[in-house]
Amino acid sequence: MVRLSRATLSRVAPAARPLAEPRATGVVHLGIGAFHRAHQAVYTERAMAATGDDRWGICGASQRSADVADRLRPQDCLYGVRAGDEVRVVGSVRDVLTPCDDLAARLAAPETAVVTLTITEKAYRRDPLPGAIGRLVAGPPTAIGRRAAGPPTAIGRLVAGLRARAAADAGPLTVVSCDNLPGNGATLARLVAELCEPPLLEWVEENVAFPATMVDRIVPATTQADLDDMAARLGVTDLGAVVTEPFTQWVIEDSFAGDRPAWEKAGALLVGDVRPYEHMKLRLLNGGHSAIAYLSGAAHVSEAVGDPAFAGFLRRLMDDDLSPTLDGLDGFDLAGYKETLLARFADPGLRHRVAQIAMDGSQKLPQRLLDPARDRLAGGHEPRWIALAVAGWMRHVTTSRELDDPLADRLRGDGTASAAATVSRLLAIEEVFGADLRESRVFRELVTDCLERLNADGVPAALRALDAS
Ligand code: CS2
Repeated sequence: MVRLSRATLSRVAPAARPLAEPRATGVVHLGIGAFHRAHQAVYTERAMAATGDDRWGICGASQRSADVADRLRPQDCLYGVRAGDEVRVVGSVRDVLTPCDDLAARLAAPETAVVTLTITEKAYRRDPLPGAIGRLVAGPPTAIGRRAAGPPTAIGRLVAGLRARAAADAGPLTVVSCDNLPGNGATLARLVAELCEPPLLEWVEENVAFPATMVDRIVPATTQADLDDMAARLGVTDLGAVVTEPFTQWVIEDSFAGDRPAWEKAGALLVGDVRPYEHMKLRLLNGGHSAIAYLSGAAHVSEAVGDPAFAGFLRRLMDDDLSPTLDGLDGFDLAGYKETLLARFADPGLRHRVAQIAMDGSQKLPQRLLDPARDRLAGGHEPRWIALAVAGWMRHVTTSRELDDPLADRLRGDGTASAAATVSRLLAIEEVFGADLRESRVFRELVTDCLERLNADGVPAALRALDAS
């Protein structure tokens, strides 16, 4: 079968062809994985189609490997997105850079007005070692598994690009973090500022905006079966295909330094304050996901929520412990949101592996489950469902044979320690729990209790016991 490209597009059904053909590259994206291709790239293409403003082609960049470039470049950067039964080739990506290509030159080009990022939570981590955000630094015994004097990090590369842009006097830039972090825009702005020396720092303050965003679309890692299915649907081979769900959401703080795609014409919500949406999504969706990842024992999310007892637990987690921590959502149908969420999790068409969600838990737990636990504790409540999920994570990190987490060396246990000892050891990791949760007697007891039950009786019995208590 021939490969998807501009030359072979005529073989694709007209309804599945791209909506737009950009004539310039106004957007640079760092971290061009499946999520970006199914989310921001789709919004950007729709915005171009809705307005006829075709300046917003995307130049994607990968941080670690040339894999996406190798897949997309031979296809003129075209790829298919399947959402439910709907399939369409997306045409907004114009180029993909490998880690060896000159990203700084792209960021310094006057036609670039917007940079978006999906570099994952761990890329924003403030390493205890000086300079670690700018460069990948020493491996063990510093325990973050990176090489000494390695290549720059994503944020280091962004700063190099800002330096080049300032030197070229190429105009203002908006840098949009699309990672699942609280206050992602402000966090990124702070990390960038830490790497900027004074003249550059002033230029950044005057010329660069870092709006906050909430992004949402479930995008499982593409499998060979997905590629085969896409080829059958399109009639051409597509090695860049992604499979996702029909649902999609993007809320963006309306704070830009200059020109931008009309994303609101593609369904994005531009608002003054993203925080209420961000908390709702990070806590209910991502918090729910992490609870599934560490407790369900299922291979896929849909199987986990197919178990009525487990679905019941998710409802209690959301209703009792997570929803009460949300505010600023007056008039918003939160009950409907939660129902939709459970239906999205149950989607049998999405083969979403829980192992994909389980990775990097140390970077995900704080915003998903620990911040809401803090809120509940501060109000004098006992977040027992959250405590169960946290105990599930503790059991996961101490018993998994292959732990995928930047703090893996510090998390792993020998599996023989008592629940109380394990909880003490892990609560002492301040990057994850802060000093406050370590010191909270209520939290420690709740988690210890849950871990004891999980170890002794397993998940179903622990759920029943919590339900009865
Ligand atoms: C998931 C997210 O892998 C994970 O940790 O919770 O990727 C989730 O699917 C997205 O945030 C959905 O918008």
